[in-house]
Amino acid sequence: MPNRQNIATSIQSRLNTKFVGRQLHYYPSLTSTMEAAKKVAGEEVVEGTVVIADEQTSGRGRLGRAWLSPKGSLAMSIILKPSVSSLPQLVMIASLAVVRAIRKVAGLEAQIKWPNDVLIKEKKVCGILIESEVKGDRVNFAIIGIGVNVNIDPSAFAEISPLATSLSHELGKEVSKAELAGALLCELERLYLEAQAGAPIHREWQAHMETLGRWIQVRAGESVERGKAETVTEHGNLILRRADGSLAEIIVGDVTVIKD
Ligand code: BTX
Repeated sequence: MPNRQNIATSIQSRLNTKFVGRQLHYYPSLTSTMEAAKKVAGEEVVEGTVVIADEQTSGRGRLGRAWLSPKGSLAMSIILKPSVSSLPQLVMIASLAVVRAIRKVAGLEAQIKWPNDVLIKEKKVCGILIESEVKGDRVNFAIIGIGVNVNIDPSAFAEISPLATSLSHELGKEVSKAELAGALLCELERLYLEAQAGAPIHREWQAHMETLGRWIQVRAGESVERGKAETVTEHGNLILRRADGSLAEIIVGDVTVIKD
């Protein structure tokens, strides 16, 4: 069984952050770090509090989907208190922080699939889920959930093996979870503060977006749009050019590539 104190200490010793990760709740196993974070966030909580688990027994994806988080993967939730206007930036901040941390710790180049997947060689290495509680024009809290396949063998999990990869699978050796978590939290705080100061972080996000330039289909519930992904807006929305030349601005949806 992992030693709670040592892992939390090991992550925190790598932090040069002002507030992100200063309060860190580490668990060997949880149903979902989102649930645990939500409980904490409902009380008086310091911004930047992090909940990390070594495995999740009921990890959540978007729209009621499941997220597989066996031991060896990194599952964490970060509690923030942004303004309502900066809520849309959280997905950009989180995915860019993951790309930067993977580059720094594993030396691998990852790409972003709009809006919230991080891929290596077209396979999903990380998923991001953002949940918030908003009352009027006040955000009570926002929780960024990040799941990274660090040291798992994707072929051992039939339900994800065709679509997923992991850092250890790509590198051929294990990666320190504490080092990755530490780097991720540092990058996340840096980007969060930069975005609040008005930095155009969507530009770096766009530069890593593998979706752009491809013919795609975006499905959101019953609605389906098809077209060529042209660019993203500063709020993270996707601009699609339909076959008839008209433009569509997409706020949410699942992307499937039709052709490159
Ligand atoms: P998503 O809905 O975009 O992706 C979920 C889909 O991804 C699943 O339906 C499945 O096909 C695939 N999938 C499931 N597990 C994995 C995996 N380990 N690797 C690759 N593909 C997978 C993405 O949702 C958002 C995931 C957020 C996960 C974090 S972990 C910490 C926090 N706690 C929690 O319960 N969720 C978040």
